[in-house]
Amino acid sequence: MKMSTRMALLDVERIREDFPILSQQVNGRPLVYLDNAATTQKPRQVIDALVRYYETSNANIHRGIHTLAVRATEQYEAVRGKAARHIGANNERDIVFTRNATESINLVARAWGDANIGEGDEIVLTLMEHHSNIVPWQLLARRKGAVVRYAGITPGGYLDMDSLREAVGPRTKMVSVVHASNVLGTINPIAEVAEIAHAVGALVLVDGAQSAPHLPLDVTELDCDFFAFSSHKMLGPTGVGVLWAREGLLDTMDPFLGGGEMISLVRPDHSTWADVPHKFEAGTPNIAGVIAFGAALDYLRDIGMSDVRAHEAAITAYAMDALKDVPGLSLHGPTDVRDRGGAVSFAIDGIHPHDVSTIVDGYGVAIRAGHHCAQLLMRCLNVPATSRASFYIYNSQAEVDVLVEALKQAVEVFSRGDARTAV
Ligand code: C6P
Repeated sequence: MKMSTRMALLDVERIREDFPILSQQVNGRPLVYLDNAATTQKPRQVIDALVRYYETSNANIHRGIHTLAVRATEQYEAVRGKAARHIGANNERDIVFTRNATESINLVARAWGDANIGEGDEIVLTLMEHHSNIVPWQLLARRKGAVVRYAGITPGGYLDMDSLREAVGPRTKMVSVVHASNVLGTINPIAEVAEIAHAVGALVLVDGAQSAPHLPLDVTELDCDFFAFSSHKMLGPTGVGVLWAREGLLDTMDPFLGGGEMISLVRPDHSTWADVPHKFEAGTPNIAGVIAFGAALDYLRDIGMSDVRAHEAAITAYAMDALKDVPGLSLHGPTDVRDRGGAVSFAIDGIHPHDVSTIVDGYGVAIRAGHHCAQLLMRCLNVPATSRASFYIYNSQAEVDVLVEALKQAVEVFSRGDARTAV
């Protein structure tokens, strides 16, 4: 076993006791769950919050005045402040609950974009974006006759800031950038991006799907205008996302979806809207999911996001070092762990990432293989797909060792040419 220069800070054994799913065997081996960038596992506190809600408080919110309805409404609304605090925002009024980060970005592309983007205007993205931060802007550009431009990536896997400066111009209205890449791990310098965008009067949306779970955050320091993230990547349930907007911005925007709860008055020929943020939460939301997301936010707050970050940096550094022992393996993305999160993508000479993933699954190791919804980035890397291990608070160095041993087995199997008899 390799020694890391810095030991992980968190008491992983203690944390793992909170995650029932992690104690199971997969394919006859202890589960090693390293697909956290896709979705994280849920602690008992979150699962209990879901069950408790349905057992004690289930009612529709903002409608009834009976006891359960008031209780459910209070529990749901209390999470807005927790979500705001998680990203360093001052005002829970600027927090909108959506279904996921994807819907948060679509909300902005529709509700802000339709009113503020015109023919010939420009939207600047980067080549390391997830499809969630590409397609909504392409759809907007098609509706409006606008142009989507892309900033490139350096050979080392960083955002090419010169190329960003070139892409941003007088017609730029929106710069929408991923905070932490789900493939390369790269953490982008958002405040610097914002300075470039704001200098031409453009707004900045940050796709925080891979940063909100892993980094201490302060949207004021980032100086962004919108910040989008998902509950399920940070210990919470699926079906809950968050959009934060700079103070006052939501008031200037029309609704995204129409229906119950987002109105003030409905007349035969027109309607008026509820105040923000409810103007953007049409219909019955994922009440149980939002309340359980509150338990996830409490869990992360109790650990402390600085310790979450330090733990992941230690595991990532350890993994990047240990993976060098696998013959023919090359890493994608920044090598300096200070510039990256815990998503580690790699290639192994002569073995397709899908085969890598299948073989390590036989050892109980869950990693992801594919284009990771980042096809533009795959083209930059000149690969059809990558293998990706991604870490979270319950992962240990011993689990990295299991991954490395499983990968060595995969290489051996393929070098013998008997892949079908693997494991
Ligand atoms: N990436 C991955 O395995 P949703 O699906 O809306 O919760 O998250 C979308 C999304 C947006 N931006 C980034 C940077 C992301 O990584 C993701 C989700 C998963 O990498 C599923 S493709």
